[in-house]
Amino acid sequence: MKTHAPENTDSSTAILLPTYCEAENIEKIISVIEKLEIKTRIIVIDDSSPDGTGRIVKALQRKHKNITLLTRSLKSGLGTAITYGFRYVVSSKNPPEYIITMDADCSHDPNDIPRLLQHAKSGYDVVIGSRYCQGGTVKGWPLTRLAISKIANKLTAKLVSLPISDFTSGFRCYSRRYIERILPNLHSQTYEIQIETLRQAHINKAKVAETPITFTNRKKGKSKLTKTEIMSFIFYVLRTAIRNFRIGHFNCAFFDGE
Ligand SMILES: Nc1nc2c(ncn2[C@@H]2O[C@H](COP(=O)(O)OP(=O)(O)OP(=O)(O)O)[C@@H](O)[C@H]2O)c(=O)[nH]1
Ligand SMILES: [Mg+2]
Repeated sequence: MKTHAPENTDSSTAILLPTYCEAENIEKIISVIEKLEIKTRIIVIDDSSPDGTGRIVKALQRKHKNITLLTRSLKSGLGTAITYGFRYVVSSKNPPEYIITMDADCSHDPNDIPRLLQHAKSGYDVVIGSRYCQGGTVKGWPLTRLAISKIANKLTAKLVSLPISDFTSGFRCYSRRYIERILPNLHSQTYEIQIETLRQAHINKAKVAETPITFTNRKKGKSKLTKTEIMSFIFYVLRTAIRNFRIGHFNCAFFDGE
C-alpha cells in the first residue's frame, strides 16, 4: 500500500473517492470539488488502475495541496476501498469531523456536498444522498436498470426492516465519531458496504437522514459492477434478512432538496 499525502491536511471534511479505471472522470470530479466554497481533503483510493488514474491524480496533487492518493496493488473491491479510506482518515493527524463518500464517475454532483454536510452538522450520523426519496431523480439509466434498482431497494427495505428508500447510494456524509464506532465491524468486500454501514446505524441507534439528489449515469468509462458483485450483494441482503436484526426504534429523517 503506497501513500502520497499532502503536507497541508487541516480541514474538517474529507471526501473519499474510490477509483478503478476512472482516468476519463477523475480530473473533472476533482476540479468541481475544488471549486466548492468549503475546505476539504480529497482522498483517492486507487487500485493501481491500468488506465493511469493514479498518474492523473499525482499530476493534480502538484496543483492542489489537499489531495491524498492511496494506492493498493490489486483491484480488491469497493467495500475494502471505502473501509481502507475510513481507516486512513480516522487515524490521520487532526482527523476531520465529517467523511463523505462518493463515486468518482461524475454520477454524483459535488455541488450537493454542502447540503449533505449541513444535515450532518445538524446532528445526523449518516446522511444519504438519495435517488428514491421525494425529489430524488436518476438521469440516463434505461428503464429496466431503473426498475431493477428501485425494486432491489424496496425489497431490501422490507427484508432488513429499515425505512430507507435508497440503500445502495454511495453518496453519503458520515460523522467521524460514527465511523470510529463502527469501523471494527465493517468487513464488506464489495458493494454491500452501503448496506452494512446502514445496518450498523440501526444496531448503534445512530441518526440517519436522506436528502434527494440527482444521479446522472456515467458518461465515460465502464461500470465496475460485475455479476459476482451483484450475487455477493444479494447474498449479503438475504443473510442479513435471515439474521433479522430488528432492534427496535430506528431514527431516520427525510429532507427536501432545499
Ligand atoms: N478502489 C476501488 N474502487 C472501485 C472498485 N470498484 C468500483 N470502484 C469505484 O467505485 C465507484 C462506483 O463504481 P461504479 O463502477 O461507478 O459502480 P456503479 O455506480 O454501481 O455502476 P455504473 O452504472 O457504471 O456507474 C467508482 O468510482 C469506481 O471507480 C474497486 O474494486 N476498487
Ligand atoms: Mg457509478
